[in-house]
Amino acid sequence: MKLLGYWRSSATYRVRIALALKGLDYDYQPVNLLKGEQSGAEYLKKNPQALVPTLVTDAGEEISQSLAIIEFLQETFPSPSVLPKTPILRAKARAIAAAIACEAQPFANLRIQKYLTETLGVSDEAKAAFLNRWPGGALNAVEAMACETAGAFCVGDEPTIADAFLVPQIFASRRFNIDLSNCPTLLAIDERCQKLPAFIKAHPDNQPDAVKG
Ligand SMILES: N[C@@H](CCC(=O)N[C@@H](CS)C(=O)NCC(=O)O)C(=O)O
Repeated sequence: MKLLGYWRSSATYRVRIALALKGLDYDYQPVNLLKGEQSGAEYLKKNPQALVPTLVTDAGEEISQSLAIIEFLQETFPSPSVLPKTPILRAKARAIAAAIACEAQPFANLRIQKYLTETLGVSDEAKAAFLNRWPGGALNAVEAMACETAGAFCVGDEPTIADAFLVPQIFASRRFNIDLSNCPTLLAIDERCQKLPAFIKAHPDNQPDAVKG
């Protein structure tokens, strides 16, 4: 398999975590978002949304959207599982993943940030308030969701798809100086995840295209 992504992309980071939790090998092909490579003609053929990540399967199929990619990996390589054992807990884990993917991450996306600054002329102060209100607010809701389901991880005592979405969102939140002081459960889970080899392997700083400093 081949993963097309970017070291600091939280959506790519989610897929790297799932691949690492499952112990799957893959080739990694960087797509430099700052150089606009996601909008290049070759990449658009693979991912018409001009977003990373894209997974290319061994059969040459291209899959976009991190949630779809991880569900594909789960169905194709069920063990070890990144889903909890019961239908209700699977639904809760997917709900946390979806809350992050749909209600938090999109607001901080590069193209949204560029549009706010370059087209609408929004100030840095207003952008900071926007990020705290929307991705930050969504994480506060995820904190309440996790309080109901967490053991050592977001849902129970094993890492699941929910943690694969949470950890990259915490990483991005820190990057954007989003206030996480109301999220003690999520921060404790993040700290626990950071000690696991799969999460260490998937961390942005450990990718070949990472820019240091
Ligand atoms: N819902 C998509 C989100 C993908 C996404 O937003 N990717 C970002 C990086 S995290 C991206 O490619 N941004 C490029 C841009 O904004 O131009 C997924 O889960 O895969």
